[in-house]
Amino acid sequence: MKLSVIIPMYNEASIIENSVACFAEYLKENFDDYELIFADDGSVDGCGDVVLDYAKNDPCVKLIRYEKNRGKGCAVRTGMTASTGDIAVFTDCDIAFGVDVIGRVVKYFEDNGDVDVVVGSRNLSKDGYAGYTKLRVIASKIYIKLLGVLGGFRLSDSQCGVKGFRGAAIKDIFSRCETDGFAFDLEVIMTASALGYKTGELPVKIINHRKSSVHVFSDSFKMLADVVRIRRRVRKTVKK
Ligand SMILES: Nc1nc2c(ncn2[C@@H]2O[C@H](COP(=O)(O)OP(=O)(O)OP(=O)(O)O)[C@@H](O)[C@H]2O)c(=O)[nH]1
Ligand SMILES: [Mg+2]
Repeated sequence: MKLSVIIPMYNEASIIENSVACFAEYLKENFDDYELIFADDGSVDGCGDVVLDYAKNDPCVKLIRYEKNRGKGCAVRTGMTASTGDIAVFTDCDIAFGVDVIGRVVKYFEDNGDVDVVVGSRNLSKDGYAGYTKLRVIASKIYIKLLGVLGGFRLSDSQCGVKGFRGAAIKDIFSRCETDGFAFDLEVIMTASALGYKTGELPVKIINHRKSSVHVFSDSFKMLADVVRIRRRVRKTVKK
């Protein structure tokens, strides 16, 4: 089994040195065959060069970069499309969910042969939201329910930054996706389910906090419009 780990990255110079070493060492210790792909989403702070430096001594570490900042969705899609693993997992550059979560996703696939997509959920673990502000927790929970209703899927946390895919399903799913922003999670889930792929949920919790870049209200409203637009498009692009 070959594992691909994809890290979307935008202007992460302040943390990248630590992050690349943490991910690379964890993978080296736990897997025989893997690649660690950083998808640089048009960063202008030089974080991509730090990855390139590290890659000089570790051929399993790779960098994909493009000039213009397009959004996390574009970075994940680019990394996923370039990956060659039998299983591919993406997670955030700040290691928000820890490194062990990668092994847990792989184990989930191994234990559940019928599952094609694994979605992390902060709502399945008791302390999944520990450290979030009260406002953020309530907003997040109501919001995720609403997204599910509008998008027509049953998941306890569509927005979580950890997701895994069987390599065989990646092209099928991501070639149909085009959302560059944070609503890409929805597009991926809805496309996968329209194609008939089975999704499993894995409890995760945030263990590493940093100042949030999400604007709770303005971003949420934008995404509600996105989910309706995506639903319409998924229905059109996935012929049953
Ligand atoms: N903010 C942001 N992050 C990006 C972008 N492209 C890629 N990323 C990466 O996406 C991951 C998640 O970014 P965060 O800013 O932590 O967003 P989040 O985890 O959804 O939300 P909070 O951490 O709760 O603010 C990180 O690895 C970023 O480097 C982008 O255009 N904007
Ligand atoms: Mg984050």
